[in-house]
Amino acid sequence: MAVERTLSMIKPDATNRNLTGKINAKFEEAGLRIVAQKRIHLSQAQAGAFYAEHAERPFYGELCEFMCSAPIIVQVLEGEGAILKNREVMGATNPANAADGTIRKDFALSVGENSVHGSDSPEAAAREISFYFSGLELVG
Ligand code: RTP
Ligand code: MG
Repeated sequence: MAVERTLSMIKPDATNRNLTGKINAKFEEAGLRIVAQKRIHLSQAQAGAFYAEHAERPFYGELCEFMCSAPIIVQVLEGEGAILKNREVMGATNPANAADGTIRKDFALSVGENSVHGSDSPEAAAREISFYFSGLELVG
C-alpha cells in the first residue's frame, strides 16, 4: 500500500480537556507519523470555509460554532494507507457506535463533540492539508 498523508484536527472538546498527547499516542501506536502540527484558533469564517461541503446539512451552524469555540490542533499524519488507517483509529462519527480502543470511543462526548476530524479521501486530504499548511511546513 502507498504512503499517504492525511489532515487531522484535534477538536475543541479534546484540546479543552488536555487530550492532545493521549490522542497523538494513538496515532503513533498505529504507525501514523505526525509530520506537521500547529495550534490555531479558527474564526467563524475559516470554520465555515473548511466545512463548506456540509453547508446544507442541518448541523453545519452548530459544527462551525463548535470548531471556533476554542483552539484546535491541526496536523498532517503520514503512513501506509494513512487516510483509511486514521479513520479506523478515529472510530465512528457517533461515539456510541465507535469500536473499542478508538479515539472517539475513549474520548468523544457526543456525535458533534467527537474529538477528532480526519480526511475521508485522497482528494479531501490534498484540499484540507493545503487549507492549513504550506509546502515548507511539511517535513517528511
Ligand atoms: P469528520 O469529517 O469530522 O472527520 O467526521 P465524519 O466524517 O465522521 O463526519 P461528517 O459526516 O463528515 O460530519 C462532520 C462533523 O460534523 C459533526 N456532526 N454532527 N449533530 C450531528 O448529527 C452531527 N453529525 C455530524 C461531527 O463533529 C462530525 O465529525
Ligand atoms: Mg467528514
